[in-house]
Amino acid sequence: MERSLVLVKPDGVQRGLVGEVFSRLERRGLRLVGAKFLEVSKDLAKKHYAEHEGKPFYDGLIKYITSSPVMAMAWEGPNAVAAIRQTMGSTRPTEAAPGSLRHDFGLEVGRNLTHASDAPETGEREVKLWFDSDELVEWERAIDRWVFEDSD
Ligand code: D4T
Repeated sequence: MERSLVLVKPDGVQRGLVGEVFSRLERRGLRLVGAKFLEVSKDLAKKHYAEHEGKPFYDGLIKYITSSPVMAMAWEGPNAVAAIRQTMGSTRPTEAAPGSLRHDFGLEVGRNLTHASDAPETGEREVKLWFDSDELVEWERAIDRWVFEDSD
């Protein structure tokens, strides 16, 4: 079972897309394990985007993610990382597949609405960075066996 961090970034929150993101991931069959609404500190933003430090878009990225509240979520499921990235669409909205969230709601890479972890190991690391262990809920859904092939 993989885990992924998902952020509805400031533009997604301001545009009223929090429910849309929850809804698409729920419909996909993924299981929510944590959620919180917060203003991102500069410290957290720098840790989250450490790999991009020094890149031309880094300062804008930090400014953007700390500019207004975000909705942070942790989701899990088999192949959760690939499934969620597909639901979000490519980083650049004009390259995102039709029907994906960034295709349907986005235009520019610097306002691409959401973040999702890019690999299972990244998912584990990012969920730990954004959530304390007591903020994550381990639970079983009644429908799990109808969505997850190996739910036992
Ligand atoms: P996030 O991390 O926001 O889900 O995006 P991705 O995982 O899809 O893409 P990324 O790490 O390559 O980029 C992180 C973040 O930087 C912004 N960005 C990226 C930008 O403003 N200009 C750029 O040229 C690139 C490559 C968008 C997402």
